[in-house]
Amino acid sequence: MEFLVIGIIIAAIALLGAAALLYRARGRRRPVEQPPRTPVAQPKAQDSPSGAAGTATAERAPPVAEAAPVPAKPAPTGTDLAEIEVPEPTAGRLVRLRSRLSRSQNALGQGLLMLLSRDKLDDATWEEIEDTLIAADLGVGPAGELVEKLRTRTRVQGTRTVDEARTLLREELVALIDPALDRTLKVGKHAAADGRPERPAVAMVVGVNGTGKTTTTGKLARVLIADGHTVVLGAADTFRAAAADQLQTWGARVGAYTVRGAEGADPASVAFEAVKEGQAMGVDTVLIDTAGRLHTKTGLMDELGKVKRVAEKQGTVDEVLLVLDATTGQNGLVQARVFAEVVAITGIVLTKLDGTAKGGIVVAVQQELGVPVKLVGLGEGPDDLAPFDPEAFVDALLQ
Ligand SMILES: Nc1nc2c(ncn2[C@@H]2O[C@H](COP(=O)(O)OP(=O)(O)OP(=O)(O)O)[C@@H](O)[C@H]2O)c(=O)[nH]1
Ligand SMILES: [Mg+2]
Repeated sequence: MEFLVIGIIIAAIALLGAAALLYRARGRRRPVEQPPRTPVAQPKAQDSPSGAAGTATAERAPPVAEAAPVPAKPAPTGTDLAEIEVPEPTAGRLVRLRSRLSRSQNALGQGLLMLLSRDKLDDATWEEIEDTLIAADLGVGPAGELVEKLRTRTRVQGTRTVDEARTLLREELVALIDPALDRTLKVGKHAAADGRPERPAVAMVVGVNGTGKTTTTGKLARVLIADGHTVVLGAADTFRAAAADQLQTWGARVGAYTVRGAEGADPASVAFEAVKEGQAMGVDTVLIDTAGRLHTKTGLMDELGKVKRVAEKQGTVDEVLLVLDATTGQNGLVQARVFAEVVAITGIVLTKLDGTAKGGIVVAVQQELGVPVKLVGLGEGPDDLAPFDPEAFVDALLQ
């Protein structure tokens, strides 16, 4: 009898202990989960060469696993897929986010419209118009150019209603931003050619500290996945482990695998590995996030050149996206010039246009680099990155 009582007590203690252990294990924070390294291919709604085309729809089926070309790697489990988000379609994003933009830009549009619809456009008014444009970060050259065009056209046209002034200004601003520039992102997979197997497109994201590179890389992965692409991320910011964690968190949300190195590892080797992994996984695009660097630090700028060169040993780098914080205005132009000398920039991403930025910076930076603005950041939300559309942008300025 005594033995039985002791046995029951021991069993009860063991049960309590097991329950406590289980409770503690559940309470522990889970590390950022990596999606599997096997290709998790989102079905292609339409094979768009660019994030700008806006091809995917909300009805798109959730991502499914495809036959793996790399058999050694594990297949995704049901739980992995259940947690993957389906990002918002990119079509019409700039129109949807228009109110964010106009918050700080309205003053520019409204001010110009008021001035332009005055009965008498004398020299003083034209000067005021030019000053307004310069104050909106358009740059002295483009502001003068625009004023000349407007002067010529108003001379012919005579007096204008506000609506006529709006049409005139809209046409000239759109022309200045240049709708003919190719803003498509070169992110489509390269077909097999000249004895080389098919390989992913590679895009690098560069810029000074805190402009929004990692956020943009994460949001861009979502843009591409929304448009039916598959993506691998490369965390080539190895200064801080937190930078790789930040990128990996973005990737994990949409099922994009992140290649990362140890803290302090050579960023060029991480970029190289990311492209290699992207190719092995058969994805469409490899997006490489780089560390923020001051354009005045020669050593860091040289390092950036090396990252690109080494990544190119594995495949061509198709896009080098320079991320500029639009709120820094004309200072951004100086950065742009130096970055363009080190790595050929193929597109500009203007972030934080939802803040106090002035819209004219779009024109100024394009003129400075001769490179189009391809994407704009309009908030901190995951889908607050929009393909840039000159007409929707000007409409937002003038609404
Ligand atoms: N309002 C607003 N905030 C943004 C936008 N893009 C990025 N941010 C914020 O800017 C801050 C810096 O973003 P990161 O992506 O970490 O910048 P980074 O360039 O990677 O920074 P470093 O790696 O340290 O050089 C974060 O708080 C972002 O949420 C945007 O379009 N609008
Ligand atoms: Mg970063």
